[in-house]
Amino acid sequence: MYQKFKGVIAALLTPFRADGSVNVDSIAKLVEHNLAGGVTGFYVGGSTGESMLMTLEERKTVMEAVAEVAKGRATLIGHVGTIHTAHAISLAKVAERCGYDAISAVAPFYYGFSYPAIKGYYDEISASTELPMIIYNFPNSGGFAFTPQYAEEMLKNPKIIGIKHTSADLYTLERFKHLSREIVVYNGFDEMLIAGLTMGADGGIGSTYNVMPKKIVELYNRFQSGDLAGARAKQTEINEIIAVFIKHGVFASEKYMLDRMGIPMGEVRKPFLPLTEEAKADLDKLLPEVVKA
Ligand code: MN9
Repeated sequence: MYQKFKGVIAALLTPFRADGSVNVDSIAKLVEHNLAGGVTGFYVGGSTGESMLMTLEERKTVMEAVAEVAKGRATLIGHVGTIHTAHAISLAKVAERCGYDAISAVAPFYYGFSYPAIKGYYDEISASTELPMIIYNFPNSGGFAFTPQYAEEMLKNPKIIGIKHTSADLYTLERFKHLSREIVVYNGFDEMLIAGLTMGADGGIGSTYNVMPKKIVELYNRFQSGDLAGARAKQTEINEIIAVFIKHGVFASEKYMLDRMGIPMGEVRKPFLPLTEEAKADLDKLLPEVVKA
């Protein structure tokens, strides 16, 4: 079930121009780069896309731009989450109008909302379109952690078809795969993709995929063909790179790498800090390894 949702889904970065505006030309280039690398879908406007630092209009622009180049060639999941329900609904409607395959939302954050409030938020967004909904479980983002019990409750809404699990708690990931109804479960931390797949994930959604799609696809394919040793070796190769990204700032590092590959990505948005010159020098050294399939 849910065949088109399985596999390797890039959490798309958002390219900005020097004046800070969304760089729509680079979105097209970035989509092509990912497709050429073998990714099968895009998760648009999530954490990686710096969506919480963008206006609603900008988020819509990105969603539309991705659909324009990728529709019919990739599975499209539009992240519509924000703590303002009406804003999330307006984004969900854009996703539906643009032909997205699903919407997704992080749980509303900051006020420490109760589980019933959070369930209401999802149900209301999901009722606003015909699209299926994928829960974005990201406990580090400000609080709420879906447990298997909460997830089971959420499944009473038939439009909820999956969970993106951005957490190192892979026991919970495994439990999500064994609720009363089958759902798609995604591994959210790229540095443990093999572990997530081993515990039952149907695929992964990640930011580092933008930079090294071929390596991620190779890990995924090795795992699917039963080559566990090969997949683990690939994970280690990938993690040598991710460790440097984490040290210097993940999104800033990824954007810099893509800049160096000829896709202008611009800076990360404040309050994220730009890369230091030392960080750039470190990343320059890594470039030959990153571009190698
Ligand atoms: O969507 C991303 N999650 C966040 C997934 O950025 C919160 C991951 O791809 C991480 O960026 C990556 C590095 O920690 O695993």
